[in-house]
Amino acid sequence: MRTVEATDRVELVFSLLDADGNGTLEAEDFELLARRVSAVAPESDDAAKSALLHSCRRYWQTLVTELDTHGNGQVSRDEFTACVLSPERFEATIDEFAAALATLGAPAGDGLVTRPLFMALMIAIGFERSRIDALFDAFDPDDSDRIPEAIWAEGIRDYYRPEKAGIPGDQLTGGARP
Ligand SMILES: [Ca+2]
Repeated sequence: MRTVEATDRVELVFSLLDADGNGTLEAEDFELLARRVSAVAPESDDAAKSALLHSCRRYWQTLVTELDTHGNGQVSRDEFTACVLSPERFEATIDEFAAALATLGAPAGDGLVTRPLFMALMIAIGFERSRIDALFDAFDPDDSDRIPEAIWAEGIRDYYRPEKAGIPGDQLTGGARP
């Protein structure tokens, strides 16, 4: 079963990745994603940035491998949605991306992500500021306004789960239901 919320969530990701708005994704979109995100993480070490780049490239490679792209190296919105919302095809790939992104968010090595860095990373991906704030709140930050890296990674994995609705990630699409 696939929820409307899940479709909304990944269609939003597609639109953010399709930076030139031509309706298809290409390999370069994922290089750009890694560069945009790493650029706002000056405190992170090279290993964390390399891990993110690797995970972004794997994201693209999985799409290409799983989908019949007819050798043209492009992925349409429908192809994208079908692939990333199929856990049997995409779960391991999104696990790696989720871990890499969340690790980038916790450069102090204490496993905690501050709100300013969370905002910066998510703005770099392309999400809206007010929605990112709402998402951070939904992750239940501590008294110092930080969330565990593991909670964020789990939130990313949930974001790509086809059967999920009413999760923190729905804050990003406005699709959150009471
Ligand atoms: Ca494009």
